[in-house]
Amino acid sequence: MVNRIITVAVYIFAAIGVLTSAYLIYDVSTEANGDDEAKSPAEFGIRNVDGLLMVANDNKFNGTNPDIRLATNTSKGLVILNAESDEHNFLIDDLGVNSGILKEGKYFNTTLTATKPGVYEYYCSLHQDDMRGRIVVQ
Ligand SMILES: [Cu+2]
Repeated sequence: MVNRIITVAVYIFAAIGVLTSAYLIYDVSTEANGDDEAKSPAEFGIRNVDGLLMVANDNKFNGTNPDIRLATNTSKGLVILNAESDEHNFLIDDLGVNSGILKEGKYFNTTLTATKPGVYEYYCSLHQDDMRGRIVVQ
């Protein structure tokens, strides 16, 4: 009986091991396809940004769609770069910002100014589920 339990336990551990290694192999192979190998902004000719640089890549802005922080009535420069082959745009409806369609390597230069504190939204209208974030004005 004890032997039987040990045998079953060994099989379970073996199965977990096989599944784990299969997962790892899958993970490595998807990485190796290189879809998310981002070019650096410098490769698109962007070296100095007076303000904030947001890079559209892998259907995200700067990887995590970070909050953009602004102080009321204080301007902040913003450059949106599309670093991948998918087209993107960048909109902030409340601040009247619209980059238009950006093809790979194209960038959009603007200055953000908000006169009222609050939380506004930025997004790409082509990938609204994945590419959206907040502008926090204090
Ligand atoms: Cu997009």
